[in-house]
Amino acid sequence: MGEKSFELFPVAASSIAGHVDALYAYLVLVSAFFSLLIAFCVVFFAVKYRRKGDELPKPVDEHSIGGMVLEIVWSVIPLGLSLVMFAWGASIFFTESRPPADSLEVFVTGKQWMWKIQHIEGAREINELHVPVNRDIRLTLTSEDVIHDFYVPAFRTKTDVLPGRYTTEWFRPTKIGAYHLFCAEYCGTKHSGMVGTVYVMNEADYEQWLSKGSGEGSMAEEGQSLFNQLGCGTCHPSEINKQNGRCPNLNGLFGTTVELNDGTKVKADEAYIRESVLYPQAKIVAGYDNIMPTFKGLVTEDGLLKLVEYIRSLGPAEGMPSSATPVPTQTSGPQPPAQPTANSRAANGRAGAAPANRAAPGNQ
Ligand code: HEC
Ligand SMILES: [Cu+2]
Repeated sequence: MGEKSFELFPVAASSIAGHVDALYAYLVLVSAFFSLLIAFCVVFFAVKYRRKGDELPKPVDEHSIGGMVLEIVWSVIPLGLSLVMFAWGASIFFTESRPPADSLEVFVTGKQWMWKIQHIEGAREINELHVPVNRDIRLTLTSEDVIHDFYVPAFRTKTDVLPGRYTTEWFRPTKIGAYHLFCAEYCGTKHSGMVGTVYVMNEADYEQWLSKGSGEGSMAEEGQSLFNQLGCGTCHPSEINKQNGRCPNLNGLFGTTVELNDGTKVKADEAYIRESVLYPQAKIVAGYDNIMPTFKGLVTEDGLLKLVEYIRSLGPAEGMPSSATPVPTQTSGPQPPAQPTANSRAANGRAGAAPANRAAPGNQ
């Protein structure tokens, strides 16, 4: 596709593209219509009502109802036309900002000047993104340095990629092919070289492609080894029901609502986990002390995404895609029948005053 000759418009290769194009066409048509109408009226009236000889203008009839009708008409019609733009635009915007629940998860880290991409099953790529056709794909994006912007014109999607934050973008590719990927935010000298290709493949080719990259473990597995490497397991008990009076159990945490020591509540999502690792003092879980050290500088953005994936794999949460293969937790002793739910977790996992059967190091 890159070698193709001049194209006025990029191909429309995602489920949303047609909607964006239709709205765009409406904007262009409305603007063109009024531009031409106004230009025509300027010329026409200038000629028609030009001053002839020493003719004097007729006095204006202040009580004429015609002027009022005209003013109402030319206010109400443009108002209606622009409200259509607003409502239509808002509806597309909402669709674009709400990833469907069972989307395939892909993680993107922007960095001067490349895109690093990780698939949940473990495959990794740079400046290339392979996805299956007709599947909803949800990207979680972050940056290691400055602001970038992940832009795939053929999908009509564009999202800022910010340092210190997770943003999301989703699309459903509808056509097999290779499409340009650009960074759409000036990010330094080689910004223009921060480009790549999105390959949309059929399901079978995609599976085959995935299996080729499976030399390494899944993101959750790599997250687990990172978890052990960094010593998280020396504090956080790994067994589902095990209590450690000083540190919360992370099993079943993801997607639940966490109560903090100042009485506020926060959803345990990707951003919360990331913040807990980098700035543990920012939000303290109710019933626990601020003894967790910061891991800022010890773990990269890629590593953080893996830790998040690992913690997500420890507990399924409603509304969140559980596409990650859960990593089996090694247990000694009897296993409770099921993963704790949000409530049972609150009951048995985080009561705070649990007996101090501290998880021993190497417990993971
Ligand atoms: C010195 C012990 C210690 C270590 C090491 C430690 N933590 Fe923590 N962690 C805590 C304590 C105590 C809390 C609860 C207080 C707070 O919120 O800071 C906590 C809270 C958390 C939370 C929020 C939990 C919740 O229930 O809301 C997450 C997530 C977390 N830690 C992840 C990690 C990860 C990942 C690592 C390794 C990179 C790690 N921790 C290392 C002690 C530790
Ligand atoms: Cu960039």
